[in-house]
Formats: sequence, structure tokens, C-alpha cells
Amino acid sequence: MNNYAKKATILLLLLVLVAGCGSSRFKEEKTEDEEVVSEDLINVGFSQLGAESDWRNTNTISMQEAFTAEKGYNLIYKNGQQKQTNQITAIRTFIQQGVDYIVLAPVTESGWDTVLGEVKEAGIPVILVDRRVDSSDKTLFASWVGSDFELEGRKMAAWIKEYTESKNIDPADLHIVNIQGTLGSTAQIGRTRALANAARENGWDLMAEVSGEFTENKGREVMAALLKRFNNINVVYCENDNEAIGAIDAIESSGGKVGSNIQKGEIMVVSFDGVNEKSIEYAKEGKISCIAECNPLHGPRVKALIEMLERGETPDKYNYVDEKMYSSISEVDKIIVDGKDYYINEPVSMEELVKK
Ligand code: GYE
Repeated sequence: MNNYAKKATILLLLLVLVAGCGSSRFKEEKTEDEEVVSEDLINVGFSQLGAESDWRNTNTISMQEAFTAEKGYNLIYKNGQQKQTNQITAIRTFIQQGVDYIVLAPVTESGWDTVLGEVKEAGIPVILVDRRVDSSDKTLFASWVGSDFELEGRKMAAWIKEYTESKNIDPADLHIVNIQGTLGSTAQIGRTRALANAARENGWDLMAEVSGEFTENKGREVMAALLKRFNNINVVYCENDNEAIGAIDAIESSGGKVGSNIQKGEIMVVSFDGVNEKSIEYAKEGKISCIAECNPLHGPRVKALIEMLERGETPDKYNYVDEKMYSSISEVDKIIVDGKDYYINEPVSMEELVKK
């Protein structure tokens, strides 16, 4: 071997080594972006909006458990980290990958027309889960499954009305603050609207609406600020349980007492979800007076919709989930909304609920 050939061989060996290191390192640091489409399974691209709450994490797990290889699926999961731009990028990646279905849990309602138009162009059916998009073109998605968020809020308002009437509290003496969810999200829009309407109809004093972004930390921060701004808050309407946990912390740290006895100076906290174990404990102890259930177990529901599409059937456009009310306060055993009875249940954890 001459000198030139020796050098060339060494270089080649080095190249092979570097390439080898590269690929093994990649395998160790598997990131979401490496997920590839499968040849034999049904490929589902899932753009989840984030991981802000216990509801969200339970929802993600429900999706991951529904779409497994054993069941014939390859789920490509992307966490949007609360940013619509991340979700749009994920959807465009799914188009490039040529997935069979796209499942989208949109962070907020507006701004989806262009990207969903691209998905339609590519001929990929879209299932919306949990929150909605405000597109006027309803052909941009095949089906939606989730909760009736305004109904959840109306049920909560009906509970507040029943309870405070049972205690002979003057409606004008209800000084309420609303710690809202992510502004512009379907859950926030519905729950906020329900409270605002009820306050107007009943003559309640709705003093402030501030977003707690569906997180515990923001709930704590916003509540601490509200307590500095107002000295007469007696009802805190939290648009999810994580915010409620943060808000309770802020109230207790400021020397306040949470509970339903507002005539004795307690601050009544109500919330939504019923997923987080701590919030269920709080509801059992009476620290959270009432929780309107919001059910996150959409995995099997989305799977059922995809199975219908696979069979060439047309699923209903909007699919609502039935939900309960939880409270350990005995004064209210039932509320009526739109002529329908909703019985109030003892708080029960998600785990206990799944077992039933
Ligand atoms: O209530 C909240 C989550 O959109 C229903 O989002 C969902 C809401 C849920 O962060 O906890």
C-alpha cells in the first residue's frame, strides 16, 4: 500500500467510526421528531396542545393507550407546549410523513383555516379532540369529540345559586372572581360565558375575570394579586382544578380560610375537571365546594371515530361526553339545567371511577 492508499484507508475508517457514533448516539437520544410512519399499522399523528394540567396528562395517556401497535396503530405524538405555531408545524410534518389520520387538540379556537386547508388538500381526515376550531368551513374536520364546556359552567352556576339560596344569601352579596383558563380556548370561552350570564341574570357581583392559564402556578399568582386588589372576595370560580389548588394555596398563605361558610368569612372555591387526586381530596374535605367533572378519557372515543372512518362510515360531526357534578356539601342534592336533572355526587377519584 502506498502512502496515499494508507491515508485514504485511515480516512475511510475514521468516517465509518464517526458515522457509527452518530447513529448510535441518535438512537440513545430518541426525540419525538424521529418518530416515523409504519408500513403495516394505521398511522395517527396526534398534535396535543401541551402538558399544562392533570387533565391534559391524563388525556395524553388515554390517547397513547388507545393507539398501540397491538391494536393496529402507530401513534405519532407531538406536544405543542401551548403554542399554536408548534401545533401548525406538527401538522405540516404529519402531512409530509403521509399519516393516515390527524388528531388535533387545538390550544385556541382561531387561526386554523390555512393549515387545515393543507391537510384537506392532502386528503387526510382530521379528528378534533377536546377543544374546537372556529373555522366556518366545517369540511375541514371529519368529527369532534369533547365536553360541552358552557353546560359545565351553567351546571356550576346552578349549583352556586341553589347552595347560596339554601343559605339565604342575598345574590348581591356574592363577590365572585373568575380565574379563567387559557384565553381563546373552547373550555375557557364556554365556562367564562356561563358564569358571566349567570352573574347578570342573578345579580351576582362578578368583580374580575383573569386568566390563570389552567396551571397551578398561575392560579396561585393570580389569586394572590386578586386578594390584594379586593378585600371582599367570597367565591372563586376556577376554570380548572390545577388553578384551584394554586388559588387555595394563595388564600391560605394570606391567612384566609377556604370553605363554603361564606357568611362566616370563608372563601368558597369551585372548579372543573375532577381528574387530579389532590382536588378530589380537597372536595372531600370541603376545601373545594363543588367540581364540575370534565372527562379526559378521549382515547377510546377517538379510536371509535377512526374505526368508523376506516369502515367508510360518516361519524356525527359533534360528539359530547356526559359529565357529573361532585360535592360533599349536603345542602344541594340536585340541580336542573335546561329541564334536565343532574344529581350531585360524592367526590370520587379518577382511579375509583375507572374501576367502576
Ligand atoms: O379543563 C383543563 C385543561 O380543554 C377541557 O384544558 C380542557 C381543559 C381542562 O388544561 O384542565
